[in-house]
Amino acid sequence: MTNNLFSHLIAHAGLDRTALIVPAHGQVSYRDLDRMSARYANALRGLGVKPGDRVAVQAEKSLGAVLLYLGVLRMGAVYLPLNTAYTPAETSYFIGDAEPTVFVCDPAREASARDLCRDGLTQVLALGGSLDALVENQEDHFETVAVSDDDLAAILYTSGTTGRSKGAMLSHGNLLSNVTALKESWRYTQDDVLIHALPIFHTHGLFVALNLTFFSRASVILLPKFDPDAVMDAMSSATVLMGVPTFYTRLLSHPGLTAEACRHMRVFISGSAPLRAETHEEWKERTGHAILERYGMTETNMNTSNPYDEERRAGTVGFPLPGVSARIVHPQTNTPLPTDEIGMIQVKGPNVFQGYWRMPEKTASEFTADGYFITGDLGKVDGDGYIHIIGRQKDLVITGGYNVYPKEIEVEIDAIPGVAESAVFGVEDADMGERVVAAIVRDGSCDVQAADIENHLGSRLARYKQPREIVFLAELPRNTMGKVQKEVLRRNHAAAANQRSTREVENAR
Ligand code: MLC
Ligand code: AMP
Repeated sequence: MTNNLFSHLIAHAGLDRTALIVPAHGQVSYRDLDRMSARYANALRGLGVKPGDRVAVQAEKSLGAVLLYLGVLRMGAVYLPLNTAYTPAETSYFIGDAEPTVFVCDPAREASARDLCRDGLTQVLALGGSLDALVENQEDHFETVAVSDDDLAAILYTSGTTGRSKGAMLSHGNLLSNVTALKESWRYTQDDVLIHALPIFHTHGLFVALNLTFFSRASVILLPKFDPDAVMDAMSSATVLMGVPTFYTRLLSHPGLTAEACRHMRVFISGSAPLRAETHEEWKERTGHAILERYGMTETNMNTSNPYDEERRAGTVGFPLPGVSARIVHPQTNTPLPTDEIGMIQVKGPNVFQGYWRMPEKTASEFTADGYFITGDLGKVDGDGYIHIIGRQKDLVITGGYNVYPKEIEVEIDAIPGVAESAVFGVEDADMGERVVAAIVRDGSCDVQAADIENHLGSRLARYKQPREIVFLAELPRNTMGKVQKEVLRRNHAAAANQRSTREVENAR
């Protein structure tokens, strides 16, 4: 066996087992995955893709997209998934930065993708189109390429506080170590059947959900997206659900959610954003299951998890996973803090990434001298050792499990004629956890309106990054150092919302 992650996901033992259940397609065995992914690997090799080359993919979730991912892994190339919500303007940056040999997209995006790749360095193919035609004629055998633990398996872009996206480089060793730890912690076995309703262009849906299930020889029900009815239907034949908190709050609004409906389920797992303690309690009351919350990041894979057998404590993310070390330190002095004191969460272990693509200085600045990764999350450890995430030092909004970096939106808004400056921040949202709000100061040169801002952002930023509310202010609140006080903006926004709802109640009387 090579150290290629693929060899651990699709190993010879258990090839006849069901790997995927794809509605409208049927069952796909591990043997099918082996053969079909070989065709993708052969097709990519025929296109000139070599180990270490990037293969960028912006495609809807499908059996083909899973096969493409496996094909890229097994040929030692680097998988670079992109959110299907990204606009051509956003995608263009990733293509320019990562210089992929091949860019695979949906047929509907093919023409605009060719425009983005005009310099001829990147070949464009469509999944469900030109790529399939190529794949059909390939052999279904491919000798999986041997790699070392540190060789790259994937690059996942994360935005940053400076507004520029950074490619997080994940190696075969990083990904393998994480699924090994998760399998043990979550008691995953080949009898598990996962309801997969997450997108497959992020760590959660791709590495935690797909890799772990394949690594365990278990099965995946591959749903195209999150739809509460489809998830409820799948529960009678599944054992595991992995989701962002929005999955759980939306399912709680489903009248069919009862303990009886969840009878076949073994465990419900939540992550990518904070799960409210009330959601945890409500879920337990309705279903009898305590949601198992865990904590991870693109750069580190999964770091901590609530225990499987002992108390799953609401509002906490549990303990470090096997092989991972986590500590809470004073953000300025870097000294470890005692129980219950809030500080910066830092992590170290084989799960932690190889650095940011072509950004050695940025990479170095995110690690401590003794090799811990500085997460940007603030937390504390309670008296029983459970880690609590209290907030974030990084300026970040998490909406429905997607990260939005305010700086990226502010740069776009500030470029609009009539805008002097802006501040983008997150406010509480019952459905998405947080939602994006923009506060804007006009420069007086013209009467810029909310519609002008929306029109400008519409073609530039993915929909989930666009502000759901825009407010115009005479000035932004600043501290004595001149720094915009987003906490004050959030407080003022909450106070105004409170006043509005009081007025509405009074008017209704
Ligand atoms: C969709 N929209 C969103 C949104 N998702 N807006 C803000 N935040 C989101 N997350 C937009 C749509 O474009 C649409 O715009 C409108 O909101 C309503 O859409 P919807 O039908 O309600 O959304 P839906 O398609 O149901 O998607 C919601 C969701 C989805 C929560 C199911 O966003 C989702 O699957 N999120 C999971 C994200 C995830 O996998 N994160 C993991 C990152 S990895 P319009 O045009 O109608 O106004 C990571 C590491 C770790 O964080 O620890 O796991
Ligand atoms: P991403 O960059 O998309 O990988 O997002 C990682 C960030 O999501 C982390 O740094 C945390 O801020 C947040 N996150 C992930 N899981 C949790 C969780 N269980 N509770 C709170 N925040 C979380």
